[in-house]
Amino acid sequence: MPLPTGMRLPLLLLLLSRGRRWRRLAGAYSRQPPPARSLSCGGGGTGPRMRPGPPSSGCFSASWARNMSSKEFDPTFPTTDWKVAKRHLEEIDHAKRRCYYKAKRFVMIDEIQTWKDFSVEEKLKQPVTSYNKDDVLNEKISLLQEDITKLEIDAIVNAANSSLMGGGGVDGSIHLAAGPLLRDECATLNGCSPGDSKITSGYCLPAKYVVHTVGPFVQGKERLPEKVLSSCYIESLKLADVNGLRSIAFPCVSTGAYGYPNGQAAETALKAVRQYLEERRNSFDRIIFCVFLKLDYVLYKEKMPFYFPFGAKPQSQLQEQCQ
Ligand code: AR6
Repeated sequence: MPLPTGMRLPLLLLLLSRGRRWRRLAGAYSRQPPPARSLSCGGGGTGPRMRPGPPSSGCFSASWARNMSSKEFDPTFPTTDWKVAKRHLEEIDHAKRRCYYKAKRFVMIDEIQTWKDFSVEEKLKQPVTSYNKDDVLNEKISLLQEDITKLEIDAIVNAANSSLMGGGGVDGSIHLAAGPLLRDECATLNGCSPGDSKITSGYCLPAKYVVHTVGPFVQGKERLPEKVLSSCYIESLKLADVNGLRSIAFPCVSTGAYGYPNGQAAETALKAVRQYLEERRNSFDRIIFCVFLKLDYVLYKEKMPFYFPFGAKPQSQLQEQCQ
């Protein structure tokens, strides 16, 4: 049936505009994948994503840019071999690694206050405790409320699941910030049991390594699996230590999706780290309790003085000890 004259023109225009859209779409699908980001700082058009940092970072030196090859070293490119990227990243220092950070800002270790300084600045009160004051330890630990993926340190700990293939929470954030090669390396590790730890490169994270630990899952009103949680901290420290790492940050393992009560988890974490440092006084320059939630920040601030006292023992305790 012939179309009424008034409808012919709108129909013609509709067909023409569809044709243009299809051609555009076809063009988009047939396009080649974008070239791998160049390894030189600022490659790929996104520019170096650095905080206004140390001015003489090696990233911008011409020789550094020349030494970089193409795809195989780009840790954000999925076809890059993770072993090649890992080796390359191990050979360079933090300043040079900054070229690869996905993070737009990062926190250097010198910017993180030690517990010794923090307790003074915050004018914290020393509660009664059975632990001794130890300034060597107090200069090794820190409490920080921060996104752990921003820390430019030797290792950050991931609260992973036993497949090690990524998930939500801090695990998801770490995988996102590290890029696809983290998953490739994790796939070779044969998973991880609760209470155990495995180590990988940090790839595009400001942290050089990721220590993946699997915390206990808490169900209902069962007795808390304190030993497993404690083991997460001890095993992660051991693993970082045998790999020669000097700084490490922990999130509050198991307190998110795995349901461990925050207060008890904080106590277990603090106790485990204190025990480790007492047994190996020369290990680590810094161990950071990197909390994300205000709730955990308040809890750690309240509980840390018991495990890492900064003040003199109250008179009453001295008397008790003498009797
Ligand atoms: N930086 C620091 N801490 C964080 C960050 C961050 N960017 N994001 C979250 N947290 P969760 P879990 C804190 O659930 O309980 C995953 O899906 C968060 O506030 O990440 O051990 C895994 O794949 C909380 O205090 O770990 C596992 O399946 C803490 O990290 C499962 O969750 C831990 O919360 C592991 O559960």
